[in-house]
Parts: sequence; structure tokens; C-alpha cells
Amino acid sequence: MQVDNLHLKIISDSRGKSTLEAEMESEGISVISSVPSGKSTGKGEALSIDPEKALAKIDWIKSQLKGHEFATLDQFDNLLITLDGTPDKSRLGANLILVLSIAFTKLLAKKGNMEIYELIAKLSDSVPVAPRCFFNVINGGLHSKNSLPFQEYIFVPENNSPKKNLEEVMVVIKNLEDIITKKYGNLRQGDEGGYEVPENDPKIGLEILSEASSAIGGSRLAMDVAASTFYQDGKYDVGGKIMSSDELLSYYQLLTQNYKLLSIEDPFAEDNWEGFTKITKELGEKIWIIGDDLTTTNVKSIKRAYEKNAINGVIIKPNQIGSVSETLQAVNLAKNYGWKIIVSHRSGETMDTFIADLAVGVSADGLKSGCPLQKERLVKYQRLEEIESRIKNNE
Ligand code: 2PG
Ligand code: MG
Repeated sequence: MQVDNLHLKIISDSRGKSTLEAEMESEGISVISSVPSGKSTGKGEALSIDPEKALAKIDWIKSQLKGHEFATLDQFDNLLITLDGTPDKSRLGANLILVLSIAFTKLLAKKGNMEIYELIAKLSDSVPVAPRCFFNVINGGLHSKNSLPFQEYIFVPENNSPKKNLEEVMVVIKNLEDIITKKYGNLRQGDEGGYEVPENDPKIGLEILSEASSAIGGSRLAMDVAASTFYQDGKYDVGGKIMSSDELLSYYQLLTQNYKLLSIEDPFAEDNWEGFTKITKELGEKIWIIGDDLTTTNVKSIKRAYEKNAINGVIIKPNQIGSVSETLQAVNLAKNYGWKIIVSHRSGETMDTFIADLAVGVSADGLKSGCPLQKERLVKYQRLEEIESRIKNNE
């Protein structure tokens, strides 16, 4: 397949910040893609560039793509990776490479008369399955102004159907609104559309979410602690309470006993490998211990985490590594280790629903896409619904 036409422009993400949108065309078929950006980023993430600078590079990229026949997605991505030539994609930018890589993936699917998730399933040798929805309904940490120190409190309904799950989360959100208004007088939303809870003690978030979701049978709770964001000089500043790594581990043990936790993401700072290894040893049989800042969708870091027995599950975010083919390599490696896979959005999102197709295509265990009160999050869950009815109709 050749790329006949390519157009790049700047759009606003859910936080009102500039990001990239690409339109790519081949033999009269065209597709659109856009890319998100994160706030609580891991040190190992590929680097994005200023969208204005990306615009300035696009003519040169077009000249390099001209006349090239690409038989596979790998060939397309590899050309861009070679043109970039840096280990962290800092020359062309992970955002620029990814927006083109996603567009090329969509074009390949469309030209092959396939849904995007079907193409991804083929590329990753998987059978498409709808993931569990991870709805982040209470926002804290860097994603909030005056809220809990842990970043995300997540409602995880039973994996019965995305349609039913959306109905269930709306009930939970309504209950949360009642509880929070009654207790604190007003409602404020964080970056991912979930509500803020003006407290310092992390367990209050679980307490409130447990109450709001108690009527939904089979549902569980999850947290993204994003612990790197409150780690300094070997200690954790948990809402003003200074804790050692071992004290924080004991705290997680307590929370696991008292609440119906399914998973904890980034329970320790990304440099604190010992903390990760200990928690996986202590709690790994009961719950999923998920790496995000620790692993950054990078096969080298994923291998390292495996060697250290640091986690039993991983967050997959295409923009941490900067291309679709490398994202699929990361998923395949993590699956070989028998780990849980959670495909995730970023805190600054766009209306692109690619990650929903990615989650189904690789048969991920979860899709984490924030709170459906924000349209950039809702569209991903709605895409899951649409895929669900397609899969059903094909059965
Ligand atoms: C995370 C993400 C998404 P950010 O830490 O998992 O929820 O946040 O995009 O800010 O890194
Ligand atoms: Mg995270």
C-alpha cells in the first residue's frame, strides 16, 4: 500500500491543549487519527514534540514516504523509526510517529475491508474479545486540584457486556454525586471526568466508591496510585503522612482485606523495584499488580519487570512507545508471561477511538478510559458497545 496523501493539523485535547490529527489517503480511501498526551508520565516514555514543530516536519516526511510500497504495518513503522533514528523518538516525536502509525493501521483495515479490531486480532494472533471496563470515577493526584493523593479510583463491573457496563457505571456515578454533594457540598471534576474528593486519606476514596457501587453485583474496585508522583528521597508523602515503602505495602494489605479490590496500578515509584517485587509476592495471588510508569509499553522494561517478578499485569498505552507495531510487540511479550493486559487512554484525550479496537483486537483483560461523563472517554466505551453488537451479529 502506498500513502498518496497526508495532511496534519493541530486540534485541542480534553484539557484544551494542542495535539495532532492526521488525515491519510490511499487510492481514494481516507482515514483520520489523533493522539493523546499524559500528565503522570513514566521516565521511560518516548518523547513527544511540540505540535507546531511536528507540522514543520510533515513535508519532509511526505517526501520520504512518496512512492514507497508498504506490504505491512511493520514496514511502515520501521521506516519512520529509522528516519527518526533516536532511542526515544525525540527527533520526529512519538506523537507524530504514532498519529501516522495509527492512521496507517486504519487504512490497512479499511482497504482490507476489515474492522480495525479484526486487523489487530490478525496481527497479534488473537481472538477478539470485549475487555472489562475500568471506569475511573474518582480523580485524585496530579489529575485533580484538591483531592485524594492516589490518582484514580476505578469501578470495574463484571464482564457481561459493555452496554450493560455503561448502564451500571451511570448508576454508580449518580450515587457518587449524591454521596459527595451531601458530604462536601459541591461537585468538582478532575482531568478524566471523575469527581474529586477533598480528603488526604486514600482509603476514603475506596470507602465512598464501595458505598456507591454496593448494589452492582459482581463489580470490583481498582486503583491507579501513580506512586511516582508523591515519592521523594526514598519516602512516600501520602497526603501529608510520610510512609516508607514497607509501611505503604502494609497499607495496601489492609486495603485489600477491606475492599473488593481487583487491581492496583503503580503501587510504588518506578525506581522502587524492591517495593514492586515485595507486593507481587505478598498480594499477587489475590489481585493484579499492574505496571504503568514502571513498564511504559516498552519490551525492555517489560522484560526487566518479569526478571524481577515485579508485576503480574501491565498497562498498554500506544503513545508511551510511539508506534502501533511496537505496542503489539509489548502486548505479545506480556501475554507470553501470562500477565493481565489493560489497554489505557491518557489523561489528555481526543475523540479517536482506536484504543477500544486495540483492546478488543489483542483480547485485553481491561480497557481503562476514564469517566464516561467526558465525551473523549465515553466514545471509547461506546465503540466497545458497537464492536460487541458486531461480534454478536457475526456469531
Ligand atoms: C495513567 C494515565 C491515564 P496520564 O497514569 O494511567 O489514566 O494518566 O495519562 O496522566 O499518565
Ligand atoms: Mg497509570
